Amino acid sequence: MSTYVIGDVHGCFRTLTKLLKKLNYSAEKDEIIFIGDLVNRGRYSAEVLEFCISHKGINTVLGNHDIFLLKLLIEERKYKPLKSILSHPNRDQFYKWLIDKPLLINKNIKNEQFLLVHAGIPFCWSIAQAVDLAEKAKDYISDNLPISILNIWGNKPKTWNNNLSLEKQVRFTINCFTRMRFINNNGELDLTNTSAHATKGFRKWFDVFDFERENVSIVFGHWASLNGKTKNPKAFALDTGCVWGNRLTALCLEDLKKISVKVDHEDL
Ligand SMILES: [Mn+2]
Repeated sequence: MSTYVIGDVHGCFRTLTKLLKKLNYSAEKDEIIFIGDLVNRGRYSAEVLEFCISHKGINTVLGNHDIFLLKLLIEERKYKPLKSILSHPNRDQFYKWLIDKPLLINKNIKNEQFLLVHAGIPFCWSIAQAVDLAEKAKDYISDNLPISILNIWGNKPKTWNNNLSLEKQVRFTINCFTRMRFINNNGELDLTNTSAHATKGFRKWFDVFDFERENVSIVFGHWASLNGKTKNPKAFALDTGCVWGNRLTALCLEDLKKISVKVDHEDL
């Protein structure tokens, strides 16, 4: 039995199939957790969701593109790259499966704690607080549907403080878990820079997170320009830019080996 965490698929279903074959994936024995951004940009978003729904033992944390899809489904908007889902006869089923998914998954494997999130966890929160806020944000969303999905959109507030209103706390929390790359010493997020190089005053979130104090490893996706490299043995970056013509990567939590395949260009 293996637990595989798989990086950003972005609708690349043929590449996913190729990766599962390489993993010798068995739906009976293995567990798969996607790191979010299952959909958008690639050609086969609907097939990816159909696969997730029809196999047991499959879970995902929500990524920014998954939340964007939920927003489109609620607004009943048209959007060409996600047309295969938006005009699908099972669109309600896709919505129900996705809306239920967490922002953070906590896995204990062989006495090691792994936190799985799409983008990251800011240094200003303890792990206990991050776990708590992920649940609080999800509760806020489910208690206020469908309007909550529209309310969580936006780049502000830029920094955390305990006195923020619930709605602002949730928006900041979701931005950290699903969009963060760079953060400064004051805990302010730079949500515009998608490169691997910080602008003045900012640093990569995992370079300032205290992994030793929290005694935890963090597995994340979202940041294709890192190409899987963090130089930190406790920070596992899994977005290796499949939808940009590079590779799709899985991490086996039992032995910490990475397995990857080259994109199938039919997906793009
Ligand atoms: Mn993303």
